[in-house]
Amino acid sequence: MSTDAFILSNARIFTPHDQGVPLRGAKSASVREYRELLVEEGRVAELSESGFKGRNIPRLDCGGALVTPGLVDPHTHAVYGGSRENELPLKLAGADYMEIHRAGGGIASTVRATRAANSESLLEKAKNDLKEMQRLGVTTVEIKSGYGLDFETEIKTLEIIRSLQESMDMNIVSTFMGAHSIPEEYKGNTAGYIEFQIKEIMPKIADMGLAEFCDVFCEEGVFSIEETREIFKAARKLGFKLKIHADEIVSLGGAELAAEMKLTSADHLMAVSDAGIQALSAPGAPVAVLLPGTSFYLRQNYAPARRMLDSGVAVALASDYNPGSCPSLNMQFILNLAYLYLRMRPEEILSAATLNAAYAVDRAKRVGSLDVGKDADFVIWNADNLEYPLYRFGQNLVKSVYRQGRKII
Ligand code: IZC
Ligand code: ZN
Repeated sequence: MSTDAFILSNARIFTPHDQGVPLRGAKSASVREYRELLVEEGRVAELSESGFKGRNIPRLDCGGALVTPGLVDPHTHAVYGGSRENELPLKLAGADYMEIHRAGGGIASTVRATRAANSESLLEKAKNDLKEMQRLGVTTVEIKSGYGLDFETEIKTLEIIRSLQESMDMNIVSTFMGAHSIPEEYKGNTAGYIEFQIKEIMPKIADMGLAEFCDVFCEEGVFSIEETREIFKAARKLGFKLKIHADEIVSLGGAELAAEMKLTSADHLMAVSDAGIQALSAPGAPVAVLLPGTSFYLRQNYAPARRMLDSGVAVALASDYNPGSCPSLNMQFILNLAYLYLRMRPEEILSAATLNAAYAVDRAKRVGSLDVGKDADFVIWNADNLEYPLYRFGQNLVKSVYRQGRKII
């Protein structure tokens, strides 16, 4: 943490404001603009719309540039072995995601590669990816396990996430996702795999404090609503907070389950039902984390973001970075997709990729907006207005990135 105070001056600082709960409906568009920001001891100390007058504090002149809170990516699968470019010809020949999955490709092929990889190589690869995320403006990121699916490799993955937390200048949130798929050795015995997770893996992870959240891939052919509920009940008893991959391909009712069980977030939602939208629009309902990079890459439909926003759902955006359905970690591209295909407004996009994303990983007390007292995590852009980075694409528009008042990029 930097103890030296400075004023970020001559800037166009756009930030949502934290009112203690995720932003819903019209509130998610109520972003404010400031000209100057005072950083003290790595925190936001004061904001000014017109500029601070006559203070003898060093100034960092932004030359009129756009400044936003550091981006928060609340859904990634960033620790994995191998890659899956071999699936593209199959996809282009007409195979869909679940066909490849059922044929033992997809997640199972990444599981084989992750089990075979040593910790050092997995750590090195994840580190390089996280550095690239930082260069693209991300200061907080969530990472899931789920390419181990056995005791040893799930622990190995979560220990790698812990090493990343200790070695990277980034705010990293750890999620256990043993329920990402049914491993080959449990094929035809989902109940046995669930029991193994609940009795053997989860208590150990809770004991070691290796994960804050537990996530389940609730999908036809993966984990059913009832199986998901069983895993969540056990996880909650062990102290995990909960997230769900819901209604990604088939409308199973994952959003409704998320609302009923008061999860922290419900993610994907490309196939969410009207009842699911309704359930997520209630005050206190989970944050809906939308992943348009996955729709793009699977060449599928996009989540009905406009209907969700207009119904009062709290919407966040994430990359879903993973080697199969979204091999991109570029949150800027996600923002482009949110503008063009989710039809979100620039202010809604900013709130979704910062404050609501911070709520989706339970980090809003410290990050996600430039409110007084929060960490001074911000991005200075090669842009002078909020629309510009949403309009350009395929190019990194970040000029510099600060974490807790320190320049990291
Ligand atoms: O490796 O295919 N959907 N999990 C659920 C994924 C996509 C990641 C993958
Ligand atoms: Zn995912």
